[in-house]
Amino acid sequence: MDSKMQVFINEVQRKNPGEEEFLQAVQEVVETVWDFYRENPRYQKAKILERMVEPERVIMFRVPWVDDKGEVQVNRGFRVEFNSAIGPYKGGIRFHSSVSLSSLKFLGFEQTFKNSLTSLPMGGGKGGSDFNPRGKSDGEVMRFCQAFISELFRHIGPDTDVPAGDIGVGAREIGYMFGMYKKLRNQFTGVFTGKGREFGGSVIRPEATGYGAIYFVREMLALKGESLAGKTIAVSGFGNVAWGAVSKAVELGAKVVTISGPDGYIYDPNGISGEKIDYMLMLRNSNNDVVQPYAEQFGVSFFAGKKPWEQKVDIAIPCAIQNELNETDVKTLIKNGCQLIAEASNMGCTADAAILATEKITFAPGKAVNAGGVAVSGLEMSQNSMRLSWTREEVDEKLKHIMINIHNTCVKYGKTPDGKINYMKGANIGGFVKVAEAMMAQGIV
Ligand code: 2IT
Repeated sequence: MDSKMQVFINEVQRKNPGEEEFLQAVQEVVETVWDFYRENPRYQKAKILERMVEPERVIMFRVPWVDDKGEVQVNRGFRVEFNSAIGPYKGGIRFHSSVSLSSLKFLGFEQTFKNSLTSLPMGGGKGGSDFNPRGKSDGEVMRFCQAFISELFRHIGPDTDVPAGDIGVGAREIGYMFGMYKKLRNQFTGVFTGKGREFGGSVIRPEATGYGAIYFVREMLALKGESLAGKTIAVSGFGNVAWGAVSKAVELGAKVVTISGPDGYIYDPNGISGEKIDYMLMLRNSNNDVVQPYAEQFGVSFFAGKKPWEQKVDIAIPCAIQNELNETDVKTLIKNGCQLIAEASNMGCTADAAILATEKITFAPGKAVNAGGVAVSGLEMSQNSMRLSWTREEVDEKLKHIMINIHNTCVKYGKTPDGKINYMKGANIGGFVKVAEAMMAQGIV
């Protein structure tokens, strides 16, 4: 490893002690853009990379609320406003027990590069809370969202910071947060994306992350002269991203044989399609965070406490959460003939897993694969600004075009001498260049 790079990484470690996920995300980007950075002394002089790894602002706040039993609960809320060089801060809000400053800093950092890759004018940010929605009543969720926004509202706005959903935050939560924001500000603006269709939401936004991931995988396969038709796919998770990915993969002729939850995974050898995809939606809405009922409903196997990566598949698409696929999983997948791993979750693979998959098979990182979600959020912002709504066909066409573009960027910057594509390098450099140029143009701010 380049000694200057090691010094740089050591310094980031020193400044962010114990923030494992954030350090993992930074290290991956720094390692892949370092040569490019060294070749551009003007970036070094302006300390572009040193500035990029420091969030512009971190907001951390108390979220007190009252549960159905009348007891006071206290959660912690965050918004990490990472980088606004190319547009207002943009990124989701996550409600999950694993949420911490480290996880949101990693997500905000990744989001900056991802949003840059979409080619739309959006900076990077991420927020959330350690609030766990599992088992909470609708009233509790509403009161929590209102308490969360009663602080966050003063920091966000349609030209400042535009949140959206993420794990644990869907249309219901966005509706409650939007409602509270509107009441406090007395303004009806496009301050959130992922809104309901009735009040400014875009068509395709719920499906966008999963659809976009499959459009991206289609491009990866096309480059090898292959298609999705007849491919067997393992998907993890059963939420919004997994649902969109399964729907589009099936439509394009692939067979998805697994979905998973915190309780384990189900293996459906005939493939998840038709009413089974609708059932996924029901499962998610049940608020129980388990997939076992699928096995009972459709008479298939359930593997308690296991992950789907032990099954024989052609393609693996993690769609649940960070670091859900490790080096051992990659070895098992390869042994069973898997050719391609595409992260639909953010940093779905551990660092070792991503490196091994890049070396041995084909691997694409979340910031490229899952950018379709935030891309359609960007399209929702455009529609809100114009005060009109595009049709399903128009949005889908734009989404396809954006995913093809991101793939082209990865190919442009990630092509290796032996003709293979290093998608990790391609995505990181491709995302980096636009942000770096915008920061250069705006001076030392
Ligand atoms: O990780 C992501 O890109 C998202 N959760 C979507 C963010 C957005 O603003 O739509």
